[in-house]
Amino acid sequence: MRAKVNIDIANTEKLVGKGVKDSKKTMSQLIGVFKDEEAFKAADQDQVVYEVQAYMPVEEGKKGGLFWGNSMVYPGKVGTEYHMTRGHFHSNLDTGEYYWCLKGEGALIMMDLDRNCWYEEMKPGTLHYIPGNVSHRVANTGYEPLFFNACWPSDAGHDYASIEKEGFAARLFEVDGKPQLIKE
Ligand code: PAN
Ligand code: ZN
Repeated sequence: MRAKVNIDIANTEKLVGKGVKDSKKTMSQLIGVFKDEEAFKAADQDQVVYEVQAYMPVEEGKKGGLFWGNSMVYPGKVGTEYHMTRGHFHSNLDTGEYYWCLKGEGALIMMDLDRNCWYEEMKPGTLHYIPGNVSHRVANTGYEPLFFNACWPSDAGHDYASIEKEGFAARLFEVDGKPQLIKE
């Protein structure tokens, strides 16, 4: 059963159909994201790994606005690597972002331009500032869906290509029942 966090957004009716983007990522859309290719092939390709609802009240790319996102990462692993988002730099590199965790347990994995990687633990109530020039992705390290919200500038944009090409310099695996960040 899908857990739910209800968010009431004022004026949603003004946004619906205009500034709301719902997206779901199934395993089949995450080719190349996880390390263990055999485990990836053996996984149910139709399972949803994460979902995002983004509220975009101004045009994407316009300066001065803020976007807001509600993300949910389902629990699970591919081999011993936790389910996670693809991750990205912002296209406008020097733009930051806030993440905050509502429900579940996870890890915000970050990487700077020198490819230094680190992570912050996410649990209900934790707030995370992602500086500009830092790529970011979230892993669900628990056994229930992980919910977090995000807020980023409307001119940030998303650069997925760099991560698709170069990946993160470290990955989060379960080792002896605990998350461990291991360098590539
Ligand atoms: C978030 C992410 C969201 C999904 O809203 O876009 O968690 O992750 P990917 O975009 O990496 O698939 C955000 O960081 N926005 O900028
Ligand atoms: Zn972002």
